[in-house]
Amino acid sequence: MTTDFEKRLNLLEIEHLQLIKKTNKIAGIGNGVFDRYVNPVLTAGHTPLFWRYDLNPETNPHLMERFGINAAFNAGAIKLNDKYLLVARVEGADRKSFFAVAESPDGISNFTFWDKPVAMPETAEPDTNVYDMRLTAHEDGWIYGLFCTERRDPEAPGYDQSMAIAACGIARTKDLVKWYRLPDLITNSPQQRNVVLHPEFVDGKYALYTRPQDGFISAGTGGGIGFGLSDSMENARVDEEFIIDNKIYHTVYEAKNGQGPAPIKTEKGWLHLAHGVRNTAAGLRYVLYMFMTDLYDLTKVLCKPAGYLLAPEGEERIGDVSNVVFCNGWIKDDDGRVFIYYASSDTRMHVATTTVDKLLDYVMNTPADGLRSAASVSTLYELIERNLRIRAKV
Ligand code: M1P
Repeated sequence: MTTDFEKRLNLLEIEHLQLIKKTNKIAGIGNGVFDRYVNPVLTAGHTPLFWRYDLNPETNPHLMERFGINAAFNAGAIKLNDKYLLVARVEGADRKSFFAVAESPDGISNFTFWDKPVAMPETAEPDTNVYDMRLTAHEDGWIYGLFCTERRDPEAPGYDQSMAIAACGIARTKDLVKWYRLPDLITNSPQQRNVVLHPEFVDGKYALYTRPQDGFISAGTGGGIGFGLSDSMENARVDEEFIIDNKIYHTVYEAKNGQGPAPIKTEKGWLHLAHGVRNTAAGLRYVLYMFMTDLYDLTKVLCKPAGYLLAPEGEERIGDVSNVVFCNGWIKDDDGRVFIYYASSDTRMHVATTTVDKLLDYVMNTPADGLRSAASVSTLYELIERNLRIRAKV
């Protein structure tokens, strides 16, 4: 006779398998720049049942969850041995995040978590929380994972249990299984988040994109996407941060911004994907935007389309931190396809696909922000008039 435990386990396994086996397909006609997909690629429900349940009927007769998983989001991405891999920020019901690798054969469907999450070594100063890893396959031969390590602010008074210090944690690996932890990045900024390693040496040094900030949430007098050099990654230290893309009044990145994944090299320049944040009556709104820097002078922005590339839509708008899209992982395939892995509302992961050619067209031919309403109208007039002339000829 089948026990209740077995029946319940069977139902859970069917549900989990259905989720993992679901194939994904393009959603709608899109905007020509990228395609969205119908289903998220990774959710809390994708985590293996054996992470969440004690599967022994003796010790868990009701087959209840023993380790709740709240979300799977903000994933770094890399293609390794023909597999599309995401290093997701998995957040437990206890609010602690950890890293876990999920792989897919085609980059858009069937993402499956590896059996065990990453056992990230700690430094002498243990991390309270780790999240948002950016992966860089560096020309030195290592794959680096730069992430945010958060600890309680030692200056915080006893009554304040939310004051924190964010810093850049660094680890490296060859296979995403065994990780070697290195000392945290040292900069002159009191807090750091969204630090990303450039894939190539610059003048024989490691180049890093930073995000100097005064406060834990607000960038304060800091902010902007910074750029700096470090002699080594074993003791990474950036003494001077040069802001290459700043916050600007009345734009989608007026409150703060941050580099997304490591930039993609193209024949025209380095393609950057970043997040921009503005404040609204409903709270912070996070969108993704792009710019391109010079191939030889990495601090020189060559072009930057106005506004956002991708903003939260539909169910993406709702989650633990609503109205947020965030990207710290993308993959450029050998055939020029680009997989943009973005999280929505600090809850789940999605993919958007495009190509290097389309992204170059987008960054080079989308008008820049004129920073005034009248400038926007004038840009629009130019387009309308050109189109009306074409229409008149037809
Ligand atoms: O909640 C939205 C995001 O907020 C922070 O990002 P940033 O400092 O760049 O604005 C991070 O905590 C990030 O993980 C989170 O998705």
